[in-house]
Amino acid sequence: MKNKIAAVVSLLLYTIFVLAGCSKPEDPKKDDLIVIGMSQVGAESDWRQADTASMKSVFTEANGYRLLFEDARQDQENQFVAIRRFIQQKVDYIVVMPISEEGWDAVLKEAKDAGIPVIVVDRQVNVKDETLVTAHVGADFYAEGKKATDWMRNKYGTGNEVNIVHIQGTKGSTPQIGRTEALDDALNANPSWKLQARMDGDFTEAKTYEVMREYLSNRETLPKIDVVYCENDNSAYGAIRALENFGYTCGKDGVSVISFDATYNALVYCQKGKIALTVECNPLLGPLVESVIRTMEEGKVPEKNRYVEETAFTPEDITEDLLDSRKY
Ligand code: GYE
Repeated sequence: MKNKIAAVVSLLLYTIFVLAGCSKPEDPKKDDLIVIGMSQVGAESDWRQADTASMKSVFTEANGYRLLFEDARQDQENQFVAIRRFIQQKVDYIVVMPISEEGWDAVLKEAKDAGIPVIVVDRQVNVKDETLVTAHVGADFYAEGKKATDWMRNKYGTGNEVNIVHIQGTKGSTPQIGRTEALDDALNANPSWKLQARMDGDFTEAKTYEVMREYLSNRETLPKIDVVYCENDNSAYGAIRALENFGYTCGKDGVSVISFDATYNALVYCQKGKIALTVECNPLLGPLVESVIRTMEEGKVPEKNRYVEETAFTPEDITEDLLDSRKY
């Protein structure tokens, strides 16, 4: 009797095991879902976190996708490793937010040879063969920088001396290149504007705080600071913290801090007057990337470059309604 019960129990267990095994796909391509291999820069800023959240909210199983998400932790080598893994896994699409523009020819050629379309998001890549990139979705960073320098021209005029400290984003990344180029063009056009210092803040609050603190530690020998041009919001937070530690005032009668992104916290800083101008950069790119993929799924050719609409804010523009409606 005991033996019979044991046999029935093992048969039951075996059946459950087999059934469970059958309903579970073992590789990412075993069902109808569209498989996306995504390589993200890291989590260096509020902008980046909002961008990741936007991607994850769009590329869900309920919407028909399996998302393989890799965070490169600000190291481009990690992006190459991730993309090579996606190629081995035979994903349907590769989506990459490249850290810097250079170095992509070889790995993207491997993706092309494997027949996997590559969609470049946010920043750009500088490759010899343009067909390695199927489509790009992101912002026009030079145009953003131009909004900032136009504001500076309106505030300070062209003939007056303006002392500028410049905190750059990650070297060689498209937003760094575009936002820096706009400032350089304005410096060339306005000889009375003086670039007093240019430092690398790597788009993070911590790094910017560190370099600014070091710079300000010689306060007695420094010229007056009129503008601190920070290439993203998080850099602006670090710069403001360092400036205030050294007794500077940020605001109307003090230093004009400029930032890029205009994420929620920057709008709050701007409302308080601590950020004089924050230029918008929209991180909610998930729906645009999805529309590129839908177009391709329908057998059509997507637009090669898609730029998002953006604006800029000064303290007078920040209303409670704006803050309530801000999604990032
Ligand atoms: O401005 C910054 C982030 O590439 C546009 O990267 C993006 C930039 C953004 O770290 O906050």
